Amino acid sequence: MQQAQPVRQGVSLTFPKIGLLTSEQWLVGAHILTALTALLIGILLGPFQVFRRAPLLKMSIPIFSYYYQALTIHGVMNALFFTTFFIVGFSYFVVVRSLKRELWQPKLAWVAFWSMFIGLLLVVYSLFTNQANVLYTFYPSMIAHPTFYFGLTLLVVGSWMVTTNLFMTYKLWRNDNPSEHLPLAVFATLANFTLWTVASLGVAIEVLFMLIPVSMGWIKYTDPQTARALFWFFGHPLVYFWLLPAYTSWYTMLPKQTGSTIFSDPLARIAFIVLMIFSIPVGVHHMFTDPGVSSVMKGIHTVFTFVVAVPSLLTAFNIGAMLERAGRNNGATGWVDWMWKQNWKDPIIAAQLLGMILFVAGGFSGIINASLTLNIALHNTSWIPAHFHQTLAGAVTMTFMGITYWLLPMIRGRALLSKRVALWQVWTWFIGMHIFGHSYGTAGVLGVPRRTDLGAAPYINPAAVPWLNYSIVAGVLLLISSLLFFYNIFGTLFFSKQALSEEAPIDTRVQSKSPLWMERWGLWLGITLLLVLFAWGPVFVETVNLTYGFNILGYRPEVPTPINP
Ligand code: HEM
Ligand SMILES: [Cu+2]
Repeated sequence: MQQAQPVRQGVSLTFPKIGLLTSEQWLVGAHILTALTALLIGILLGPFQVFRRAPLLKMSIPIFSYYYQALTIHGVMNALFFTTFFIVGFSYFVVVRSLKRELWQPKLAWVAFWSMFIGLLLVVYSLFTNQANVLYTFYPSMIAHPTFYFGLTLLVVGSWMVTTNLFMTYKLWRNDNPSEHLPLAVFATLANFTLWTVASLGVAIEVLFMLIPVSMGWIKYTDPQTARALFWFFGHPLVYFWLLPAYTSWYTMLPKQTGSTIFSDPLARIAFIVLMIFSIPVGVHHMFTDPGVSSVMKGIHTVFTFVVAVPSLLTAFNIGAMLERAGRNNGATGWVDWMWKQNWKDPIIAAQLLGMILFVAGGFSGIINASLTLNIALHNTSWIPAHFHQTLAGAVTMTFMGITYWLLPMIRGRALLSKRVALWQVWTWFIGMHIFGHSYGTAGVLGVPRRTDLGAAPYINPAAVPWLNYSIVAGVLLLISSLLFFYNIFGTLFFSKQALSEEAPIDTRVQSKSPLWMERWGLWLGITLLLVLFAWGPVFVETVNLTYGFNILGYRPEVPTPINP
């Protein structure tokens, strides 16, 4: 008699040539739509911040009378919620599609989603009721309502469940396919969630042991210096957590979209490994002006910062070579004409290429920031938002917009409402962000501060005034671009009638020859932890002072009096 086969988890899947499986549609759809909703709330405030800070307008921001409430909503919704939901949804899609199997625990994926979603609701509540004006870095001694911190905790806890689910899915796949090459996109995703999970331990300690207790009134005092160190333990790798999915799209999807092939798969994996290992031990470069950290530790983190520039330069070379092939396939014969012989009419491709161009500018200004001496001149000026809008709102967000232009139609089961509008959108965004970077960057060099309600400032360096006024052009273009983006989103969801025609840009013919030792996650994790100990251990020894530290009262920024006097 034949024995009944035990039911195995992680059944292998076959996908329709066009469109999604129902399970994908719900899970990926829930994450992407939540991400876009967070973006909708956050993005529209950006242009109004520009208008408020320009001496010509000094316009008050609609709905919000308190500038820092709007600024916190902008930073938190865009940088923390839009990115995390988008990345999780995209990563599920990438892993399930590339490994052609179900997630280890689809139910856990939903538990994680609801944890993150309730987190979002709590944070939205605290923000909109004017009780969490602590900016997206939530530095104490500014203290928010507890719901803000509980919401962030649920976001992080949910993301840890995602890491578990992704790694277990990979492990089951590896057991069934011991000698096959892991698709690069999955490799990058696992590297990303490894670095995220290690990094988020810092912010978890800060929130659980320092901020929630003060906010709840359980303890009176806090220590801004230690909190900042814990935040930047997390805060710098966070930017790589945003960037790696964009790299995943450039390395593994853009070749298919442009009809090219990847230039070097092993080089790409090396870039991801270096990013994973070195992104945490560099966070002190955000604390160059902090008195409590020694210049030796600042120096060590500077050196590591320059090390993490290397994988981005490798990426520039690798992706450049891939694009050159694409251009040559389109008939380019000269030295540089392959650059314009790309399919610039396709908004999905254009969004990514234009994002890359902004990233070149953002990368250079990043190298400038990493230099201790220059950083002292630029710290807390509008140069910094100029820099990270080229990287985060440029490379990352433009790539995510490009991904949205193929993924959202798949989720909805209808074609994108208008490719032409999408093309206008990516160009207005590109030009707008370019002008934003130029005007805010120059104003920063001229001493204009960031995170300041300039509309209420009694004095601004007259030399900077024309630059701040010029930034209005950026604000207008970016407002138009945001409206065009959401026109297409709502149009595709509710009004598009055309049938879906494009396939998912997942390369199913994995041709990697990368050695299998590259997948030694335990080894990479071990090296990461060692480096972290070496680079952060002394910083914490310097900053944590139980005798004289922890003596600052928390206060609410909107009513600047101590909360537990
Ligand atoms: C419509 C396009 C956008 C415009 C015009 C814009 C404008 C601005 C301005 C003027 C500031 C600085 C305000 C100040 O320092 O007082 C700012 C801050 C910021 N923006 Fe944007 N932004 C846009 C889109 C984005 C996007 C897409 C993201 C991220 C995905 C983003 C993330 C941030 C963050 C994290 C901050 C810092 C908040 C803080 O200092 O706490 N922005 N933005
Ligand atoms: Cu950094």
